[in-house]
Amino acid sequence: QHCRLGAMSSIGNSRLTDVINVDVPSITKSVVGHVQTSLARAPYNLDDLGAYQAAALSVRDNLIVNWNSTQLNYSRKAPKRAYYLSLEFLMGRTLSNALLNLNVFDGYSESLNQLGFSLEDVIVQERDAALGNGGLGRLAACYLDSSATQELPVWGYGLRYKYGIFQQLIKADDGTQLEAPDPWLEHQNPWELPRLDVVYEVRFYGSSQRWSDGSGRAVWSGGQEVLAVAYDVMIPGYGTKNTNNLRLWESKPKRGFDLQSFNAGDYERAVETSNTAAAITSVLYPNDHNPPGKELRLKQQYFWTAASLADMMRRFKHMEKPIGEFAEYNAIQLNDTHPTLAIVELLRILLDEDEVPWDQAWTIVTNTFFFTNHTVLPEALEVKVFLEFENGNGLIDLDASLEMVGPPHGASTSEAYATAVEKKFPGDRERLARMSLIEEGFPQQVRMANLAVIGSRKVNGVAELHSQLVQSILFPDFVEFYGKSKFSNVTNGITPRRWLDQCNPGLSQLITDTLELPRAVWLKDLFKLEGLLAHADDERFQRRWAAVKRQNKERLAHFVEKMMGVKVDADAMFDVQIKRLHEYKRQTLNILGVIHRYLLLKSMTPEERKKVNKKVVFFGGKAAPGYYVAKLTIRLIVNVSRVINKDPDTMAYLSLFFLPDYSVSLAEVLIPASDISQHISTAGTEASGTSNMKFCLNGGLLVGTVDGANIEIAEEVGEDNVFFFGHLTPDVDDLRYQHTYHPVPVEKKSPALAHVLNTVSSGLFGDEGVYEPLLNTIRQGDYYIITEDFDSYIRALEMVDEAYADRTEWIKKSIRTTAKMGKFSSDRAIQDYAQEYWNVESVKIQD
Ligand code: BZD
Repeated sequence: QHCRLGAMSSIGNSRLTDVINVDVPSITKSVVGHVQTSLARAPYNLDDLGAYQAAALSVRDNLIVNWNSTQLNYSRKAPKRAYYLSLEFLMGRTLSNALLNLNVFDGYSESLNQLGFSLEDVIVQERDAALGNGGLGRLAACYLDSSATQELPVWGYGLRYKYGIFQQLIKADDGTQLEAPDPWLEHQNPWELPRLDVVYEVRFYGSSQRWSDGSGRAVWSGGQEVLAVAYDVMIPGYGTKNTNNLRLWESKPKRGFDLQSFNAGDYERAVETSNTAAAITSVLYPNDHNPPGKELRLKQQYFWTAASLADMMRRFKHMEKPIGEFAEYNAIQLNDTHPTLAIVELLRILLDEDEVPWDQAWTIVTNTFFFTNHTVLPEALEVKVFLEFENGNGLIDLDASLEMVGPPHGASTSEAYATAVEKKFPGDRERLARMSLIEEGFPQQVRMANLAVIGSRKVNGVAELHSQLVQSILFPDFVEFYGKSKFSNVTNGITPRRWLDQCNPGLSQLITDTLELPRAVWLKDLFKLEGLLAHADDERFQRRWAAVKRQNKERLAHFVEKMMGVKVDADAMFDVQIKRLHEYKRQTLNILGVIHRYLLLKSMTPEERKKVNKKVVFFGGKAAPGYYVAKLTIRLIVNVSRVINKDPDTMAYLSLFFLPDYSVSLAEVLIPASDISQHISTAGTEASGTSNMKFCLNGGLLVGTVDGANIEIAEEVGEDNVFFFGHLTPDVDDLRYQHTYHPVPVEKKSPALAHVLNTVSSGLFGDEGVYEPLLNTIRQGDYYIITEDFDSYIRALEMVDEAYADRTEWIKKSIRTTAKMGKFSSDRAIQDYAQEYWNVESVKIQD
């Protein structure tokens, strides 16, 4: 500790790297120093949690040094920067990732060993930072890792929720999902730096007065002001000093305590404003695809975008460049429509605070923003109510930027835009209504997606098929209006650091040995994995490959045994489906398939059973708390598992687990252990999927529909290495039409499925009658076309069994799959954004 402080004080004339703890003695010194001073504990009386905290603080010292020099370099060189605005960052654990990226994993492991700890046990003490719902939030985390690794000046902006995604519990008696809060900050968070000096005031409500000079400018005053306080999370790049920043905002009251009320004995009132302000960043919306339309969510969105823009603006003003050059130095990526208010907020700042004329302000805005869409499901398109709140002025001063302020002649942004549309498509009232920013009705609502499109320079989907659907289903009018060039595709990616090297060290080592390349090389250039193809037929390599998979399966088996007290057979095939519970993702299809397999096994003689491929099926995922059908699906899975796992006839051949409280950390154990994973959304509904990429990178094969990024994965690895089934996207609408106008009973379309549904109805899995609402979604309407896809799904699973029987061939498929995953590195994806969208270049950090 002493020695580090010494180095700090002479920072001006020494290399910044001097303070980094890399060798074992200095690591130990630093860890012990933190035990004694930061934790005020005695080293001989320390538990794993204490060891984690001390190790984390020591690693954090390293990060801070790199973070400081990175930020200093960015400020000095003043490059164009990009900002990733996301309401969700699903980071998971940081310690192991930081150790890996700083290349000090072995040093810390050795040091902790000497201190009597195992790094593995210490790492699992950390709680996941789960500030996200699912794919969209985890994508944001992967992109931060890749931006730092590619040395790109990219910052993330988000919210510092006090409670992350809820903890999922499964009720012991009936298997339903329960939700408990996730107090992830309980033990403090060593990975964040509170920036008590970076604070902005954010206004809500109040009123706006327009100037009478015809400029359209307005002054917004009154209402309620809340403070946004910055917390910085350091994002180390892999094998580089570049350490980027994720800035998360916490809301705080401007005046925390009303002493007058307190003195008058009104204690509740004394803390009232304080509580209202704090509520803004208290919870992550446990929402996936169902727009909550709640005032608090809107407040969160405005609070976050206003603070983030004020911060960017302050940084830009430091550069002393003309305001007209804002878009030459700043690019802002909108992660879905959630940050769309940033568009009107930037417009408001430019008009009202910087006195930029309307036309120029709009040009700046539309050169700054880029918009990524993550779903074509109509119910997920956000619409926001602005006009129903206090004193007629709306929750935020949208009047000033969207509705009332405009060019000198007084038209508004939406009017100016409407005029332009009208000019292009004269007399086309219907089209005008569709393209309008405002959805008519009581109350009127703003269509965030339309606003995001008109305010952005480019709009993208997240896989080829999805980007086409974005154009043909969501925004065809806009494609005609603006031309095709505004719309394009950036296929998602995943970081190979976390999703291979960190979660699957055995495979990473084998790859390094086989490619005869330092892992730092192939981890930064994932196309290098193609070198594995040359070894696919090498028997020794195949055996080592299979041994790694086996080890990972044993690790998972051990984990499940510890968590659930049940033995799992690592000899069986492991089949995994992990993702948010949603009808379109069709966990229902999977569980009905499991029941089908169970019934088949039951109908066999013991001799026949012995020939069957042994299988263990794993599910994991959370359902939105208000999503009844999704929760019922969980209940069915849990109750089916309770029956089949203890059936003596079949338990050796088929077992089933619903692993509660799915998280990034759980995914890190599940993914490396999977032989086959399921990505079985109704065609045309899954925008991309990213876990499909993670499984394949780890040598798992996939069974899936022709949807999202499954298609591009198959293009890379070859269709003979994936198990496709089901109807294609263009068929889906026709099938739905037929359900509506020419309904045919399930018995006719798929007797096998009808048998399964009847078995559930019969009460075999308990809870007679409870599942009828879920079964009825299939028997009537069947919006997600489970009936039409069921038989082909079962056939695909049979093909999986057959392929698995030839183990050597299976291993070759597995090797070939991993080898062809180069395209799906988030490094590639982030380069696409940096080059094609943001025009941002890398900045090398010098000491
Ligand atoms: O985004 C997901 C898509 O469903 C996946 O197909 C895709 O791979 C990933 C990343 O692009 N979408 C989400 O995760 N969406 C949400 O979590 C969400 C959250 C709040 C409100 C609406 C949607």
